[in-house]
Amino acid sequence: MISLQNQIVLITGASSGIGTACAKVFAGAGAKLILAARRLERLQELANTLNQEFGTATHLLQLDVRDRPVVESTIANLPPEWSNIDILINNAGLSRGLDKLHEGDFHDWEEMIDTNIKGLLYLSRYVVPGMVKRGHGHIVNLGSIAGHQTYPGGNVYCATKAAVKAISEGLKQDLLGTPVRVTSVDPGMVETEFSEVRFHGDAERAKRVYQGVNPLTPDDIADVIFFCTTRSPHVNINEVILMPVNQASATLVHRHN
Ligand code: NDP
Ligand code: 8X3
Repeated sequence: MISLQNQIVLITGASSGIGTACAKVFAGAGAKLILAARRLERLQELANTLNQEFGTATHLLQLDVRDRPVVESTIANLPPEWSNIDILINNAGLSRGLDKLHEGDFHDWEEMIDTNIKGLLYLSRYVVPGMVKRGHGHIVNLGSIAGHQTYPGGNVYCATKAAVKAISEGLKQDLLGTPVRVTSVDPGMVETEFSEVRFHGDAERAKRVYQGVNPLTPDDIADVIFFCTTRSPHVNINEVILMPVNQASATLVHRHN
């Protein structure tokens, strides 16, 4: 296992769910964290907690990953002590709606494509060259079971996660000959704000998604990401698919009362 002490880890979507859980796990291992999301006040709260609990050094970025010029200037203008990013966790992402494709909402589609595909590409494009130059780095992309299997109403969200799968595979191929590692972590059902965002704030509907399932927790995913990023430098874990015991595929779920 390699040490994460003083490694610089950039986590997008650190203001909630899996991103916040990753921040806690990496902070506990002595990493220095660049935390990015649109909701700065949440990042500030998280940074305070991590500082009190672990003495973690943090650098906060109020960032919309869809805004390419801003992503470019933010990465280019990182203070020198924060610019040598060792691990990039491309976690920011969302689903919107469960409409049939022929009834779909254009705004929802564009938000998912711009965030899950283009945002992830922008971060990778601006961060990975430094990793290649320094001969050290690891990119972890949050894919999904939805990138492997399409479910009714999942159409565009599933397409974005299938794109993430292809991008992770492509990046791995393009980095061949460098020591930079690429991992895709592809969960099934994880209880976060994900479904509330999908259903545009309908908390009751969101809660029903996880009822009786004993879903994965954000900590379960952070634990796997931590494992992948702490293997010996010659080991690349390409892809991890994980789901609750009560889930067997994107659509096959066992619910108890
Ligand atoms: P949450 O809704 O809890 O968190 C999503 C995070 O993404 C938030 O921190 C949000 O921050 C950030 N985000 C969304 N849009 C943008 C944007 N334009 N710019 C910057 N940050 C953004 O969901 P999860 O933690 O569940 O989701 C994290 C990742 O895991 C996503 O990529 C999701 O697709 C994936 N995933 C989730 C699963 C699940 O069942 N929950 C299963 C499989 C994969 P803010 O709003 O402050 O910008
Ligand atoms: C999130 C999991 O199955 O709701 O990516 O699409 S699912």
